[in-house]
Amino acid sequence: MTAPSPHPNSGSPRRCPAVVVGAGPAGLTVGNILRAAGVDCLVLETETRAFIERRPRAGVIEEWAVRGLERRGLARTLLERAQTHTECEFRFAGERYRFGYTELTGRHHFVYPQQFLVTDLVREYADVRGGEIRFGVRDVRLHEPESDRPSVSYLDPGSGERRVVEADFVAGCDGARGVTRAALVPERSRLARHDYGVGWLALLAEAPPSSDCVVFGMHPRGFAGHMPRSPDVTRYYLQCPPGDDPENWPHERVWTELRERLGAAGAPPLKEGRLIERRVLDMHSYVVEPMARGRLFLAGDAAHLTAPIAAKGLNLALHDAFLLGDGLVASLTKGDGSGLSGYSATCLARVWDYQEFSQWLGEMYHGTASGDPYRAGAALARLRRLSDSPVAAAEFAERYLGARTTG
Ligand code: RFL
Repeated sequence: MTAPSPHPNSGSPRRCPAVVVGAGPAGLTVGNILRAAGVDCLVLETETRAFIERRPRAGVIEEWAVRGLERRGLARTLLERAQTHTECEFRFAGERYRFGYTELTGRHHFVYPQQFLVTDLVREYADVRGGEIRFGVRDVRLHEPESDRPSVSYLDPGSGERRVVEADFVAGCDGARGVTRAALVPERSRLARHDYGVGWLALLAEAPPSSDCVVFGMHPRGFAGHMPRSPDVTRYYLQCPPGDDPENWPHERVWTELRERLGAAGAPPLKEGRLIERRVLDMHSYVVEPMARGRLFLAGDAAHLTAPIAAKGLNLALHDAFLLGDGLVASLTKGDGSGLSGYSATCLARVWDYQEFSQWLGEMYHGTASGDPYRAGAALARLRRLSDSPVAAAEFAERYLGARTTG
């Protein structure tokens, strides 16, 4: 749904070639690509700069995505500070199984907390490339995205007045809870949704990692995950009922459950620490098809959410942003609309590939605790195949790293 035009209580509209709604990884990457080509753009963000620079979320970035950032001059600090990971570990029935994916693919994962990437991208966009950004905006509305002159309006946080910006293009990069998706769904685009039927308690512990790699624990009490983030902070996950209250998970219960579900012969003990984030994610995914309408293009979580099972969401957001940024530059500077016309289909090919992988992996994680012996048996077969079959192992490694296609 879009807001009508004209806009009451607004001064005369200003013009800008591109308006980007949302300053997450997708929006900031699009903004940076536009600025590098000398294209003016305005980024609108509801939160403050301090807030987005501290919001912890993802941490695992695929190598092709980092190379894509590097090619666009956006990975200097990341390459200096990120860790590289070459293996992960599965734990099941008290046993440990190391999986060396770099050995199989020649590629690795980078581990770099999302808030560090956002900090780098804001600095580059606003402080280095001179990009315009408004923080703390309210009530963002989209007007006539199918016309030749779409516009975006918002309430200015200082004056409370509604400001209107006419644009050639609008990039909807406002995440899962944003407003731009409503301009497509349900009239113009289909929303495909999958519910995993489980919750994940997402935790951040002020504690060093307990292992040198990502660890996945498949346990009859539920899945547990260990994801190093930095030398002092580690992300953990515990499968829980959907809609569970984080208050049901006090410190002692969390660590007892993590020790139980991640326990295995010869595994180093967990390094405990204060829990600085405790939130329940109802595990679900969705995909909007197509991701564009008229002069509005969605990117990242605004267009598709991927439950964090396979650490894919940020990577998909970057993939969209590279294509959208390059497509907008080609259209605005050379009148070449080919990138934008193929944008949605090209993005969706990778989106669905990652969705399907996440679903496959989700069943391996959750089957054991499903209470259904058939699903538990099938989950174990999936896991065994990774150690028994070199072909299955190679395919898993390729998909885990997103290595089949390039960014
Ligand atoms: P974001 O990061 O949500 O940014 C959207 C921005 O838009 C703002 N906004 C608005 N601005 C203007 N007007 C409005 N009406 C607005 N509404 C919202 C928001 O404040 C925000 O600043 O979306 P983007 O850029 O598409 O990036 C997507 C990623 O953030 C997301 O996919 C990942 O965090 C998912 N994810 C992971 N992805 C990975 O690739 N690897 C991982 O290891 C990984 N771990 C995770 C994750 C997501 C998690 N949560 C919180 C669901 C771990 C967790 C716990």
